Amino acid sequence: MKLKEAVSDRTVEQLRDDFQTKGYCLARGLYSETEVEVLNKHFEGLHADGGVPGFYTRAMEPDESGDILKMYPRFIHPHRFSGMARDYMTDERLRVILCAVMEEEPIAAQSMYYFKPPGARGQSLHQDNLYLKVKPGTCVAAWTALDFCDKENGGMMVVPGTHTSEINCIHEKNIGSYEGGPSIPVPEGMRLELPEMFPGDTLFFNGSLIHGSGPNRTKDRWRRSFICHYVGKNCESTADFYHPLVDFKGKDVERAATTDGGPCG
Ligand SMILES: O=C(O)CCC(=O)C(=O)O
Repeated sequence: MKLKEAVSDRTVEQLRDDFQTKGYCLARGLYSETEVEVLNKHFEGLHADGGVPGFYTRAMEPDESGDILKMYPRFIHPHRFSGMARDYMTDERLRVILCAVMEEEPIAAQSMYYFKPPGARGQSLHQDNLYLKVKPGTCVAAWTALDFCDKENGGMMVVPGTHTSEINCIHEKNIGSYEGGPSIPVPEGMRLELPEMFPGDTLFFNGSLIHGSGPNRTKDRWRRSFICHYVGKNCESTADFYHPLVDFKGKDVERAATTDGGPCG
């Protein structure tokens, strides 16, 4: 299927209904092919330059561990040094859907860019609000595919319906280590889903939804993605790692910061 054929005519109300029922919704074709290409080129350039001092450190050569992610780590908080990342994070199309699913004005907490090259490991099953510690309520992720994503290259997996479950603390001791630790078990009677995604599709999901991704088992297909996390305007506190928050006008926003969370994803 080509990108055009994958573009959904799902209304914002239908997306909101999906989100409320399943804990996630999939907005197809939110970004154009050109926008996806521009974003990928931007991050490829930052990577090729050897890193961004103070923000993005990468190994220049493979080491004997064979972990390709040492050469291609994810960018964390690129909106703090890249105007383009900040613009994508505060894009109006995201805001419209976030307002519908959150039922309040969103504020951005985090941006990330993943290369996930062939051979990269995946991310164990987890819930984002263990890390963001948003109170009251939870966070919402907007996960945009920048390549075609399926099981082979480690596409996103979700467990529909788990958005109403408690936060499982299995990963508590891994907070801050950038390693996911063991996977949260899929609750009895529920199952993992892996929605195939096209470049420019965005998956919105609740901070309690169990999700993760498998390894990229392909030889030649990358699985790049741009991921942002949001809190609601009425949020009172969130983990200090996410401060300052940023509103959709691009202005820094203050909320109480707690010391119990850490980097997510
Ligand atoms: O992109 C992935 O493989 C995992 C991302 C993730 O878990 C997250 O954004 O919370």
